[in-house]
Amino acid sequence: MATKYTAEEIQVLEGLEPVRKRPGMYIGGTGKDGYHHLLWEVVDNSIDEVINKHASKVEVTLHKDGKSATVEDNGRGIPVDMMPKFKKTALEVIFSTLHSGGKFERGASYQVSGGLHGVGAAVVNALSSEIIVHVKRDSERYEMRAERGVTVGKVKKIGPARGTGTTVFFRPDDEIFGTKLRFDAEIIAERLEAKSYLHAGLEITLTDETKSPPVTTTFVHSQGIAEYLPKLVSDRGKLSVPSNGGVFYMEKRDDAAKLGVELALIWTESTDDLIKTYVNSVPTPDGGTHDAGLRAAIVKAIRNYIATHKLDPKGVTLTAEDIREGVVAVLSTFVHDPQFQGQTKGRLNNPEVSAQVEALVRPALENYLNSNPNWAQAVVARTIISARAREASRAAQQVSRKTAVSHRLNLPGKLADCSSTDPVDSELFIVEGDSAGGSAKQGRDRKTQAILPLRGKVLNAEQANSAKLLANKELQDIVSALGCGMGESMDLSKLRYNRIFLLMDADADGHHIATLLMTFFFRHMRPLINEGHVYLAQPPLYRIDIGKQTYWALDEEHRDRLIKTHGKANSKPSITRFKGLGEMNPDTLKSTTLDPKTRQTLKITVSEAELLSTDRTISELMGKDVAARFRLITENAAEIGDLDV
Ligand code: 1YM
Repeated sequence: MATKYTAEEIQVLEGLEPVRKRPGMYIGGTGKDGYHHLLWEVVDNSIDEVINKHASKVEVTLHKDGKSATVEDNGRGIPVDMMPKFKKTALEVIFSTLHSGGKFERGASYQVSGGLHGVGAAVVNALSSEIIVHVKRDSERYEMRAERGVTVGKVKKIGPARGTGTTVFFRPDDEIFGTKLRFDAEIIAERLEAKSYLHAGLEITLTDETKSPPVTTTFVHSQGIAEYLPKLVSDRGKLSVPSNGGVFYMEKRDDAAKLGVELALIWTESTDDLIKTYVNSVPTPDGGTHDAGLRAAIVKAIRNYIATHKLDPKGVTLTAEDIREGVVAVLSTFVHDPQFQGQTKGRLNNPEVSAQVEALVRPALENYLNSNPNWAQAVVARTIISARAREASRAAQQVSRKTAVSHRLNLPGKLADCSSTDPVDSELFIVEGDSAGGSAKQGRDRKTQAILPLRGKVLNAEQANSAKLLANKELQDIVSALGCGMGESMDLSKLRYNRIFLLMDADADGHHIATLLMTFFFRHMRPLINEGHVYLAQPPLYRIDIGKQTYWALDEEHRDRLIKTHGKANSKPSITRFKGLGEMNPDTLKSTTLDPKTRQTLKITVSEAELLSTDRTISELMGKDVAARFRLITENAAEIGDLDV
């Protein structure tokens, strides 16, 4: 260690003194983040060589003590020629001067680094108790050593070299960071992996010598950020939309603006968005103008697509958030003279970049939408769903505040409840009209089957505003009978019945009511459908007596099929058509519709894949052809076989 400083050394120390005095100004702080920041600076210098296509490989070694690291690249090697003005080699100047200037002011062709913009090496030197730099250049191997920013001895040739490159070993100074901090292999691996995605083909290895034996991990991704996206999506465990793939990828330069943009983007089922942005391959976790430009481009491209294709939804206004909901994107920008904001420089501040990014991304995205109509329509439908969900949940919150009061005490008066309090074997039949309700009450199994007759009109949840929903007695009764609340405050664990049957007449009116109820469940109590709690009861429309046998048919086609199969030459079938459930006697209702052993039911399910089309169907068809839309949101209809009771 140098005990006596030469005049020159003192000058150098003074040059770096501001860094040691106020490290936070340069690396954000002296905690864990600042500690790792030193490593990022060194790695970024290597990556700059990669960006400029002079290096293809970066190796990071975390040493056994966890308090020192080595970074090596196969670039050109830091210049070692003498600089007369400084009377020092370029290598020393780079590691000991805060504003390199002159020769090191990187030219217009230079794709500029992120980080500390050229002074990173000096900052790392200033804040390291020890640093050793090896340069391979012109077939020679050079070495430079320094302690706490003070060069120890001269830069010297230490032997012949094959190839070129730079190796930096450094140990963050305990005097600055304290004795407790260590490098965190996991944080480092994550950062290096991200870098490997940002530079397709770049090979980064991490050797963790704190493990015994040491563990080496190699990160290399030939497809770059297009490969990063599926990883981010699967890390979040959310399905992408649409299921047929659909990653939007682009890479474009604006030479006049000295700006490069690479973007990979997808819409997922998630309700949040995740937009990871980078400037010159350094993460900008706090976003900034490049991020704003991307967000604007997404919203404008989708709005434009909706307008051109006349896909505007009725009765709902799409907000920018609706459009961006579920977006997962990686935006890597290369900005010539990046200005960062904030202590840790996590936010890009160049005002011009916003419009420039938007101008590159928007037309490319519009072009992609127009050439991939299936993808585009799925994205638009997804947007509309999130808008409706947002409006629905606002309405629902108001309703549920009114209705989610304590259960049993607050049950609707007209509910004939079952005696069992165990939801697992309890069923609720929501029945159209009082007379059918009467038959159902008589035909039911009192222990497990509850009946809720509907008298008034059920509101169309698709068209009604929140105030109207709030006031609708029938919907309120359903919500209180179910006991689990609705909308965002819904709690499925409080559901009082495992199966909910919609029992309506087998005519257009009955279908209409069932559709209204399904719409309500779909919009405000979706978990009921997702978890398979909702069923359509299947009351027969015809009774057919052939000889001594009685058959029940659900509709005309079923009736004709039964007669064809079971008809006998010598006896004419006698056919009765029920006008409504009310006409059916309790025993008949029981055996055909209520009794689990003999009834036919349809479970209402909406698969993930059908969600978009279901939403569209509901929103577009409500109010038009009632009978036609009735079965549109039902799937997996149980095979309706011949009912022979
Ligand atoms: C392990 C850290 O610093 N590699 C590195 C840095 C430089 C160069 C090559 C380099 C750059 C240029 C010309 C140039 C640096 N150069 C400078 C400065 N690895 C690591 N590899 N020749 C070599 O930019 O023109 C700063 S860093 F100042 F010379 F530009």
